[in-house]
Amino acid sequence: MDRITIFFATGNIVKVEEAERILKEYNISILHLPMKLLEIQSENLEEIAVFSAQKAWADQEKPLFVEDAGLFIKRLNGFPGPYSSYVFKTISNEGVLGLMAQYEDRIAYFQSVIAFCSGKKTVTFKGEVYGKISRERRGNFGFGFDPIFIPDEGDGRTFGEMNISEKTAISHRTRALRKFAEWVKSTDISKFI
Ligand code: ITT
Repeated sequence: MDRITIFFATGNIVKVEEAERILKEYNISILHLPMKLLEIQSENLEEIAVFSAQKAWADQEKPLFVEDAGLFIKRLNGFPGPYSSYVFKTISNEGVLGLMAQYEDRIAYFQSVIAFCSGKKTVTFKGEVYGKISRERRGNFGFGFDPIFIPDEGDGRTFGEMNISEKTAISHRTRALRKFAEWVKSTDISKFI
């Protein structure tokens, strides 16, 4: 099958590296559209991703996808969730560890939602990975909350202690990307472009 090229609108270069690795397995190439995405305030990542993808399409008129992700901590009723980016910018990992200091229940998950928009159609794909919030920051790989998230499917290391191929073997983003890639492969997307 011919190689397919799709644009990835994001301001986060690490996301692009992670996505390239996965999508090349499906013969899908991505071109980075570096941009600051417009986000609406919502408790639902899917709504945020759809809005951002449609705004990006209106701006660029290219078949593209965006990816919105967040860290949901059970003991904090899902916080920071859709506010992850703002919480990371303001109180960062140390702040989240401080909020969690008194709690034994450390269950959390990352969720990723991809929204693909071609003008004619917008579709979404979701991926999750479950784990625990660590007691301290560990590791310098990745970005964001990686140094405080210990995936259940790992060996006790945080995402921040895993290299990119170890993280992408199990990550929320990979899971959403694989669903997206399967859809691209099973659909005649030229109809939507
Ligand atoms: P966009 O331009 O694509 O929006 P962003 O970095 O602002 O890039 P998001 O809004 O999707 O990304 O992510 C919200 C925050 O959630 C992000 O700033 C990180 O702190 C955190 N996050 C998302 N995915 C993560 C991951 O794989 N590992 C660690 N933290 C992650």
